[in-house]
Amino acid sequence: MREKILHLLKKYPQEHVSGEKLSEQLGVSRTAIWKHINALREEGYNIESIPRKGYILRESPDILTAVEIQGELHTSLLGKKIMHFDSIGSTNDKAKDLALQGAEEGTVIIAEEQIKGRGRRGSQWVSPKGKGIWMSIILRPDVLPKNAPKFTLLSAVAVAQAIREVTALPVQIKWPNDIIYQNKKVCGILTEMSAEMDFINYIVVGMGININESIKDFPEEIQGKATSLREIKGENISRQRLVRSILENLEKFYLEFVKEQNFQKVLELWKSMSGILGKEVRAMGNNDVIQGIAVDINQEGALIIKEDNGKIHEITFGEVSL
Ligand code: BT5
Repeated sequence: MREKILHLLKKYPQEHVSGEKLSEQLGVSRTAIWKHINALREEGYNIESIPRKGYILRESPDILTAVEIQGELHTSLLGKKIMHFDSIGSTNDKAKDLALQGAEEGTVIIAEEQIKGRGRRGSQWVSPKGKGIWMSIILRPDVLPKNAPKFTLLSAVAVAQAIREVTALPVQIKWPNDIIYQNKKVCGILTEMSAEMDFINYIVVGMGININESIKDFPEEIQGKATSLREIKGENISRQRLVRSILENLEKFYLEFVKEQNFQKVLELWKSMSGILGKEVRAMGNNDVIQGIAVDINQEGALIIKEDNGKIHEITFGEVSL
C-alpha cells in the first residue's frame, strides 16, 4: 500500500493529491491513508499535508526500495524484481534461498543493514545501516560452470565503471574481487554458485560497497584498510544512483557475454582499471605464497604472475596484496 501511495504522489509532483482521491483510487479509508503517510514520513519521506488540499511529496530519502530504484532504472533483466530489507542476515544467503525456490534471473536483494554479512571463506563483512550498498543479484547464465570466475571479473568491472560514472573517482580493481582507492578497499564482491557438472543452476553475485560511512563506522581492525566513497570525495553520494548504474552496467556486460560470447570488452576494461597489473604482488593461496610481477589476466580470469626467476604462475584463487 505504501508503494502504491508513493507511486501516486510521484505521479503528481507539482500538485497536492487529496486524501479522498488516494482513498478512492486505492480502495482504503482516509484514516488508513493517513497512517501509511505517517509511516512513510518515519522512513524519511518529506510529505507535506495541507488541510482541504491534500498531500504532496517534497523529498524522498536515499533508501534502496524498489519504488525508488525502479523509477529511473534502464534495464530489461536486472532489477525487474527488487526485494528490499531494512535489516537482514546476509543478502547472499537470502538470494541463495530464493534462487533455490526458483526466483527469476535478475532478482535483486538489497538491505539497509546486514547482521551477518559475509566475505570469502567465512570472513565477516561489516555492513552498517543505511550507509552502504549491500546487494545480491541472482543470475542463471546458460554457460558451462568453468566460466564462473568470469562473473566475478564482470561484476568488478561493472561496479568500478559505475563508481567512476557516478563519482568521477578513478577507483581501481584488485584481483579478483576488490575495488580499491589508493590501496584501500571500497568494495568487495562475493560470487557464489550452485552447479551440476555441465550446467549452472544459479549464480549469486553479492556486492558490498562503502558509500557514506565515516571511518569511525568501521571497526578498528579494518579502519586502516577500508574506506568509503564519502571519505574520499568529501561529500555524500546517492546510493540510489549508484545502484541503478551498477545494474545497468552489469546487465550490459552480462548480456554481451552470455548472449554474444563477447568477454573481450570486460577483459580490456578490467585491465585498464586494474590497480595491480605491472606491479609487484604477493599472492597467498592455500599453503603457498607467490611473489612477483602481476603481468596479465587470461581469458579465464586467472591472474598471471611472473617471478624474478622468470617462472610464470596462473593464479585462480587466493588473496593478492601489493
Ligand atoms: C569480500 O570478501 O570482499 C566480499 C564481500 C562481499 C560482501 C557482500 S555485501 C552483500 C553480500 N552479502 C553478503 O553477506 N556478502 C556480500 P573478502 O575478500 O574475503 O574480504 C573480507 C575482508 O574485508 C574482511 O576479512 C575484512 O578484513 C575486510 N572488510 C570487512 N568489512 C569491510 C568493509 N565494509 N569494507 C572494507 N573491508 C571490509
